[in-house]
Amino acid sequence: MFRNKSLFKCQVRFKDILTCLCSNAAKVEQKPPTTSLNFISQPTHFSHPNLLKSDEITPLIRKNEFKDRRKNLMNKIAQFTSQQSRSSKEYVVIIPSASKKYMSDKIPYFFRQNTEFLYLTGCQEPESCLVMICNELESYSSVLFIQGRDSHSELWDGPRICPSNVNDFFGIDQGLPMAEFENYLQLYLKLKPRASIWYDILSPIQMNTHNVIHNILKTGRNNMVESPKIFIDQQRIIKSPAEIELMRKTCQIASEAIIKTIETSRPGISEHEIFATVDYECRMKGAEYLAYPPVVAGGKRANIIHYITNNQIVNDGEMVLMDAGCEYHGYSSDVTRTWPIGGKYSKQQRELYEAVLKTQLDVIDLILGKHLQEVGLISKRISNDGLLKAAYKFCPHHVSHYLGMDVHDTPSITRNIPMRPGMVITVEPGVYVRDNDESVPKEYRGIGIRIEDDILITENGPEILTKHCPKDIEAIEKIAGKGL
Ligand SMILES: [Mn+2]
Repeated sequence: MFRNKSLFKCQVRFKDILTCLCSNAAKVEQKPPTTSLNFISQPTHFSHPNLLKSDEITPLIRKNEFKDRRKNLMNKIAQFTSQQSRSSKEYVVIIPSASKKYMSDKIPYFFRQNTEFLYLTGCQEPESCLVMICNELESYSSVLFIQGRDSHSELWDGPRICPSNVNDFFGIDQGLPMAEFENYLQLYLKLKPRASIWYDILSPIQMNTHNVIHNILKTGRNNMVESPKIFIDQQRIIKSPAEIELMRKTCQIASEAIIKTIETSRPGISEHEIFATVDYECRMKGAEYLAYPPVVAGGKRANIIHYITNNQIVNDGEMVLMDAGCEYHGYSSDVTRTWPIGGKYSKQQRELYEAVLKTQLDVIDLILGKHLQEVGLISKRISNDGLLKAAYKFCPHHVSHYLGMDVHDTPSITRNIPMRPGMVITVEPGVYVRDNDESVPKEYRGIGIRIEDDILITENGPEILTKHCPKDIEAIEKIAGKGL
């Protein structure tokens, strides 16, 4: 199974060193693996044929797609490097996995893989690291450093993949134990002293990797260190057909879960119970977990944008603003609905709701001001310039962000670029009237409303991925009245 593949065909000396490293790696695996690809630390086609086809590493995403992602990243960096007309075109890209985090002694938090690492490898192991190098012939090779087999740890945490299976399973050229990472990097930089290092040194993800890089750089090296983030984000912002399928599914699950949650809500219910319902429904429909701590805000608490305490009772006559989404095989949804707990919007709630809904449908945040002017929250004498300022007072957050593997996806990409097919964005205008705001009529005070949908940009216009979740007044009142 072990493939003693040379990484640098053009560098005889380095090849020899690496061959030596590889055979050391083989020695580290003292015991022959008791498990094969059938049982590793994450689902495979063999262990979970219900989830994965034979060439898929994660559901719907094939080995070749992961290979293309790595190749595209290397191409982008190569392109950038040659545009800069640098003396050395050699570089190494280092993408660490997430670490296990503990809430208290030996009690772990649920593990969530570092998104960039997952995007480029499909690997779910903690304390790992992807290293990709570009050699002089502009060909690339990749190494996945992983913890490797360890019978004691595996007794507690379950099977791990062994380095010799990395190529077969992930399609990455080579697997090595994480313990070899420092040696490997040191040897590489010895042989390529002017190579640039593409590693996000300002936002360390995993201390093992970070400390190794930090220590190597401390020894007086002057290699250029740059973050590959922008190039990964440029790729991630356009979703592939497989990713689009996953986005459709995560949005559908969240939509259906929210319908159920609205249906079962009633006056006197606690926000906590609403939270539990949406969490349960998402998981029951196949999501792994919620994509973020949901906002379940009854009454005036809806004016606290990041209200996640979710521990109050929702009384008759109040609305609930719930912002909840789930993660389905690594892809996130992000939906907000605001419904009347008693099944009917009051006159003022209905007016403001319609204003937000109209705005949401218009998709343009500037128009938010216009609709609020119609309701009378903003004086009709205010000019267009003043309108934007006034609108900001009632909606202080962005009305859109990119969505994908992360809830706030690809944040290094500006929001001022034209929409392109394959992008997924949220549209989420809101209106928040503080209960002590004496500049607006009393009946509107304390009302907070947001409506948020997830939208895929296609050649033929926008596709609303959360369309299964109703948002017009009649449809919402119908489902909100069901549990009464
Ligand atoms: Mn959002």
